[in-house]
Amino acid sequence: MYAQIVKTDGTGVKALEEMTPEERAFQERIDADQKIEPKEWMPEGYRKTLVRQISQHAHSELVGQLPEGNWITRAPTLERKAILLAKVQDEAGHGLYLYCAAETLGISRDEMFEQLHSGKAKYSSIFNYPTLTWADIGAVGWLVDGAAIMNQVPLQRTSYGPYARAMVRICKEESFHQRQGFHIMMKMASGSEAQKRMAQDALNRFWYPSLMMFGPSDKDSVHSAQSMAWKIKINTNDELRQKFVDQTVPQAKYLGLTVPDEAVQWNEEKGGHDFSEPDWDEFFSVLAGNGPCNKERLQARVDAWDGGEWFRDGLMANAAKNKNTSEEAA
Ligand code: BYC
Repeated sequence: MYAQIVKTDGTGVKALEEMTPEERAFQERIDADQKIEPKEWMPEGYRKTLVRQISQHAHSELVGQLPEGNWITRAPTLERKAILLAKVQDEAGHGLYLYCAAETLGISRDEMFEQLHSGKAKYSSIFNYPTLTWADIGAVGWLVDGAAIMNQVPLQRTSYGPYARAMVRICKEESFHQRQGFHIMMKMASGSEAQKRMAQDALNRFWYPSLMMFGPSDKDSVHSAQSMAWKIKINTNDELRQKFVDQTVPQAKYLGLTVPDEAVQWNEEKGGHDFSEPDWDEFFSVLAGNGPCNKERLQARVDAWDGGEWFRDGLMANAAKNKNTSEEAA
């Protein structure tokens, strides 16, 4: 059905009959659910869309370490600290698989970092919100990782092989992350009155930002139609947002917490929950750099890059020395 609207140059909509034989053959492979591999021919728009999405996804994993890293030294028990440390390390690993997948499309890691540090490349809006209490770490695992899984499980079937394969392992780890977050929420919600209040407050603050993770509503999504035609995306933003609400509302009930939206109720006719849209002005403002933590997050990444320069230089010098030595020996 999408083959009718495939853009091949990223600038316009091309009908199937307007495609070159190469483009048409490519689309037929996509339609037949064949994976596209790095060295194979692909339309330039397909390559660019993947580089944009995969690199932004990778950046989200790295920036996503910051709000949780903030609580490693303050985790309430040694066990919680070890779990959180492992989770934050996993996020670094996800970033690395994703940067590797993007590199197979002909962009270097340095270029991707440059795009992040200059503000050209985005990362997920959610990480521009602060983690104020320990309950926020529960809410991040439960809601943010929950939303990430909802988005990423279908991406295991995305058409680009290296991206799809990276997703398989990432999804396994994200499920553990989501469970640990829910477990923190269970403890808090069944604890003292003060702990319950913290859990409710964390849900209140993270609910709408989590809904925003799925991207703008379908009518405002710039890339969805083309990305779905190429099976880079498998679902629309609104479809996944609906699934997330349907999964999460019963979980909140189980915790004895209230989703901060009076419009939330089961709609028998549509077979899903009704719910209020997030404040899209806030979403676009966060994307434009005006969220509560945008400047701090980006600065932390720039500082990490600058602070690691001596180490990268050392590695390069050592690699050059080893190369010279092995050439002399040969
Ligand atoms: N935040 O046309 P649309 C995680 C941008 S974190 C910021 O619908 P698309 C985790 C979008 O990039 C989750 N920007 O775009 C890590 C586009 O701008 P550009 C990360 C957003 O790409 C640590 C514009 O808005 N997951 O896993 O078709 C701890 C128009 O949007 C957002 C991924 O990245 C946003 N929320 O759909 C815990 C998954 N939404 O690029 C968890 C892979 C939209 O033209 N990515 N924008 O300047 C995707 O599935 C898609 O890229 C999106 C957006 C659904 C996010």
